[in-house]
Amino acid sequence: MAYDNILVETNGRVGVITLNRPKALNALNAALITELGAALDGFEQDAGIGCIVLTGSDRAFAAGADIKEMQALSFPATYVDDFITSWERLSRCRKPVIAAVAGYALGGGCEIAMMCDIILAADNARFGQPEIQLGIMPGAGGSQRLTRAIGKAKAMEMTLTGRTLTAEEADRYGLVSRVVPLAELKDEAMKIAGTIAGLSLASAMMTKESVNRAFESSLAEGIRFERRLFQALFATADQKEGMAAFAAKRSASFTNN
Ligand code: CO8
Repeated sequence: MAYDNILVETNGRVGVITLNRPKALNALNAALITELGAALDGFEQDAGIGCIVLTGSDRAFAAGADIKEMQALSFPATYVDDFITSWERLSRCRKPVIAAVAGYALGGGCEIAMMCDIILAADNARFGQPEIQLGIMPGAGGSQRLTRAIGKAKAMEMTLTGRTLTAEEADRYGLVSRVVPLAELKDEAMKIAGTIAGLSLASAMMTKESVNRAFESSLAEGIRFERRLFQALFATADQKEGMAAFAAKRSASFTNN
C-alpha cells in the first residue's frame, strides 16, 4: 500500500510509523487512520518485527482528529458508520507499541498515544483533551484511559476544561513513562524498542496482554490469567534459551520459538 499521510519504515526488528501531515499538525483524518491500520496489519503479520514505534514531528505528535473533516458530520452519519470505532485498531495491536511524543498530543492525538503501551515524551510534549472546547467530548477512549492513567481528579479537570499538561506534569501524573530532551526522543524510543524487539516475542506479547488485563478484570482473575500465561511460557524454546544463557553466563539468543 502506498502511504500519503504516514511514513513507514523498519530498522532491524523495529517497525516505525511516523504520522506525516505536517501542514495540519498531523490531524487524524480518515485516510490517515486507514493507512495507520494497514501499517499495523503489516507489522503484526511480519514475524521479523518485534516492536513498533509510533511518532510524529517535533512540533506535533497529532493535534487531534481532523476538525475540518468532522465539522459537517451529523449524528445519524456518525451512528450508522460507527464513527471512531474503527480508529481503535491501534488498541488491538498485539505487539508492543511505543509512542514517541513531541509537541502536541491533543484530543485524538492524546488518545492514540494512550492506546500505545509506553509513552515516551520529549520535553516539549503537550497532552490534552480539549474536545470540550469544540462542543464535543473525548471519543476514542480519552475519558476512560486518561482516568485510569492519572485518576479522576486530574482527568476531570483536563476533560472538563481542556487544560493541557506539560511533559513534566504528564511525567509526574504517571501518563508517560519518561521525559527526554527533544533531540534525544527518537534515539531513545528506538533504543527501548530495540531492547524489546531483541527479547522473546511470545513473552513480550504475553506480558503486554497480561498488563492490559489488569484494566479489564478483578485482581484474582488477573492473577489467574497471568499465571496461565507464565506457565505457558515454559513450553517455549526461548524460555530454555533464556535460562540456559543465564546459567552459562552468556547473553541469550532468542529464536521466537
Ligand atoms: N484538525 C484540523 N486541522 C488542524 C487541527 C485539527 N485538530 N489542528 C491543527 N490544524 C491545522 C490548523 O487548522 C492549521 O491549518 P491552516 O494553516 O490551514 O490554517 C495548521 O494545522 C496549523 O495550526 P495552527 O495555525 O492552529 O497552529 P498553532 O501553533 O497556532 O496552534 C494548536 C496549534 C494549539 C494545536 C491548534 O492548532 C489547535 O488548537 N488545534 C486543535 C486542537 C484540538 O482541538 N484537538 C482536538 C480535536 S477533536 C478530537 O480530537 C476528537 C477525538 C475523536 C477521536 C479521535 C480518534 C483518534
